[in-house]
Amino acid sequence: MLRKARVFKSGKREFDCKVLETSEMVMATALGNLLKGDENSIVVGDYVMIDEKNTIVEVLPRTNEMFRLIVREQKKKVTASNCELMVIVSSVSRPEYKRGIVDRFLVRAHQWGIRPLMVFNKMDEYDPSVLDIKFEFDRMNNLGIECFEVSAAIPDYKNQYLELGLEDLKQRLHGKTSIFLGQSGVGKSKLISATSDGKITLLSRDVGRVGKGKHTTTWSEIVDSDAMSLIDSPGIRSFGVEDLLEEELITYFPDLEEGAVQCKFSNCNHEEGTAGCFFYSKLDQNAYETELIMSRLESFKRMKEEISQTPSYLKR
Ligand SMILES: Nc1nc2c(ncn2[C@@H]2O[C@H](COP(=O)(O)OP(=O)(O)O)[C@@H](O)[C@H]2O)c(=O)[nH]1
Ligand SMILES: [Mg+2]
Ligand SMILES: [Zn+2]
Repeated sequence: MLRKARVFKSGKREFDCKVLETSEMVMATALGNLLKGDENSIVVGDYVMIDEKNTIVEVLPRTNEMFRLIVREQKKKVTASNCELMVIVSSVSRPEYKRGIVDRFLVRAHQWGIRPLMVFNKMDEYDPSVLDIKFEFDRMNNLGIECFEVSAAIPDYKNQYLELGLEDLKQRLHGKTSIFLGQSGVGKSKLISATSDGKITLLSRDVGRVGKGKHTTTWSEIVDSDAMSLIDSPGIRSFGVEDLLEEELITYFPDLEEGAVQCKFSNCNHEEGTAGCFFYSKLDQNAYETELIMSRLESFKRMKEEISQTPSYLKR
């Protein structure tokens, strides 16, 4: 009798798996041929079939993968799979809201095939003279991304600028597997606790922290409550984009791609004064919509610059 289970934590040869039907946690091993030569063959989040001896005999097809390309080794490193939502957490007070970082996570969401959600946290400290939340909302809304206005510190905070608040966020997360990403200090740990009604606490380790190299020894795992599941993995935290190819970057900006193909030169750098640049010659520079688009273009150009600084011989 085979049972369907999910990998909650993976070691080299042993895997903590949760049997779906009974919720029982078991320690499973894997048939040798499943592991042969490929470290990506069983990862956290995978659905597997296990036999009565708790041996994994099959890995079921993945709906998506979270991965990076290890530029130097020219290979793909998968850290987790089957994740439905990316919760991008930002702070409207301290640390200050960083549009560029949000756009970086959106690129990853696109690349990995995960639906992103945007959370504006620390709204109890919101100062309209410091941040225009309506503008930030509009640029997300343009991309079809749902935005939530919350205060993780004050769970009964009532949203007043945006339509969706903490209760709506809880509903979205219900029954789904999510990852929480954001700069250190934006309130991820607190928000995870607030959305799970205190059932999930990750206070000892920092989810989504970005300090380079700091968490490289930490494992990937799933934490769950009866309401939601969470994947925490060091492999998803960095917001560097140096492993992307320069020419594929635009495909992760569907809102810019349509315009970019209309530039006179295919290698247009989209700078003011460049002959025939769609963004500067076809858009009304005084229009609000243009301002939204230009803020996205700015993020794009920054990332492109970063990618171009990684020598191409190190890539695929
Ligand atoms: N005022 C306020 N402080 C918050 C809120 N959410 C988190 N904090 C505080 O911000 C700091 C960082 O929160 P934490 O959850 O550890 O952030 P993380 O690094 O993203 O996990 C802590 O001191 C929290 O108490 C909030 O909604 N409002
Ligand atoms: Mg934390
Ligand atoms: Zn252009």
